[in-house]
Amino acid sequence: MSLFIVHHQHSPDSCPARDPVKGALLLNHLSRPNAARHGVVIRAEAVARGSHSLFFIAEAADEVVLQAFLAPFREVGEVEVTAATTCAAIVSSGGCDADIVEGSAALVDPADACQDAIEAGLLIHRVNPLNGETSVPDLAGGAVMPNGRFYLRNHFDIPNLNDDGYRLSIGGLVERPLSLSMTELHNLHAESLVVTLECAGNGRSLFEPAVPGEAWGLGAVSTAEWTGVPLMEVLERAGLLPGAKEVTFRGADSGIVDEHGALVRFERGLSIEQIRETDALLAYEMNGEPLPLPHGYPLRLIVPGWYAVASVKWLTEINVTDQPCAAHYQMEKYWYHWVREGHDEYAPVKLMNVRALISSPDQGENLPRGETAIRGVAWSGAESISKVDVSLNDGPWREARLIGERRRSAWQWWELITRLERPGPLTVRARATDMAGRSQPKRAEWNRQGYGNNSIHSVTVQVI
Ligand SMILES: Nc1nc2c(c(=O)[nH]1)N[C@H]1C(S)=C(S)[C@@H](COP(=O)(O)O)O[C@H]1N2
Ligand SMILES: [Mo]
Repeated sequence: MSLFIVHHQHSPDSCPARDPVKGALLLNHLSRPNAARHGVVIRAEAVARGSHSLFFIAEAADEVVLQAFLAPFREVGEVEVTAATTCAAIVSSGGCDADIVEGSAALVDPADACQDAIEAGLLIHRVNPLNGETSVPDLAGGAVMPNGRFYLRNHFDIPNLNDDGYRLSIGGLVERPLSLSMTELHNLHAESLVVTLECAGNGRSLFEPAVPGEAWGLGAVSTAEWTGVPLMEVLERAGLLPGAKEVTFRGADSGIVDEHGALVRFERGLSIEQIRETDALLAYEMNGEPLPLPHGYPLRLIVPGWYAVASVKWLTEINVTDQPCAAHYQMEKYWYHWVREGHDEYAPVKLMNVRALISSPDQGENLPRGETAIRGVAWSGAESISKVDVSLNDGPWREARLIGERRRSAWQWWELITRLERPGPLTVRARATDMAGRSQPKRAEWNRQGYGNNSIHSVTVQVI
């Protein structure tokens, strides 16, 4: 479908809208169902007051289809059709005067994916590759995040994999290399897990001094129910050979990475031991629907408890080896790099740090005096949450009520009902502690790539 702007102009003496019968005919012609019968989708229309000028935005397969639909308007005046595009397409192709790049069938059109994300309310950081986060107040809501509002983190173009031709290959140190179709995967024993995914860079923009990388606020985190086949069962079906210790996961996406100047595939690794410990899943459903294209359709890895970089999307190959994965996103990215007393120290990014976020009230909100609810979510990659404490204006920590089931790998809702007596500025802080006794620092330790920022969240509001 192509987008068009239509401008219709008639003279004041022949204004069809003045005649009730002609006016009604035009309204019926413009109705959404009638337009659809002509192969036209009307996005919006408006008449400029007092100027006998109608504008509308429409989609059609091409201009010929649209022009045929516009015949009744040509009978009563002029019609001008302008080829148009979306703001998302303009930004993704580099500005108003750039040529619109036609996508290839093997990739999802970045402008379309971006348009969907904008309509679902994501805050867009980058159109191409598409990166967007959930707004912090939106983190509150149902037990899981609706798919459209789940944050998106992509390093490259989004592959458009076709279900029919799709195969997951499992090779390397296995007795029986496998090549599984989606039908075969659907026929295997399935499990559902509610798992929180958080980008390791979530909260990066709050590090001082500033660090390079996608400048995430606090909304690069969400929770969904993932359904699929336990990874270990598929590996056992293939049969691990002696010496099989490590597994590499390859996504279908690739692109040029500055440091290499060459094509890099998105690949990550886990040891067999880590796979056993985490209950990793080969997921084909997200909240009961097939995985959406930007979230890894038709199959992705879900590694409960780990920062989401481990959860490889558009998974096509699994390779069992005796060597740890040495891929770019394993060895060159996703390492904490601390500078401690002049020394460089490194550690790989693995489990999510313990963290609470306040979803309500929102930063800068006006709160009426009296009873108010402070709410949010809290999670930890290592353990379930044991408590969340809330402090008002640096006062004593008060324990919030945990709501819902306690799950190891999914966030926990919490709430504190309190009374606000005095008008004026109020700072609310929330601090989570997990079952292993880990808690949050006032300020998380700065590291060069800005990973794992779990500083205590605070919001400031006005009590009125
Ligand atoms: N194939 C592939 N898998 C990927 C990525 C990617 O760019 N390509 N990004 C990773 C990172 S860094 C994150 S935070 C999560 C984001 O998952 P989501 O977009 O479904 O929220 O996917 C991970 N898996
Ligand atoms: Mo990420």
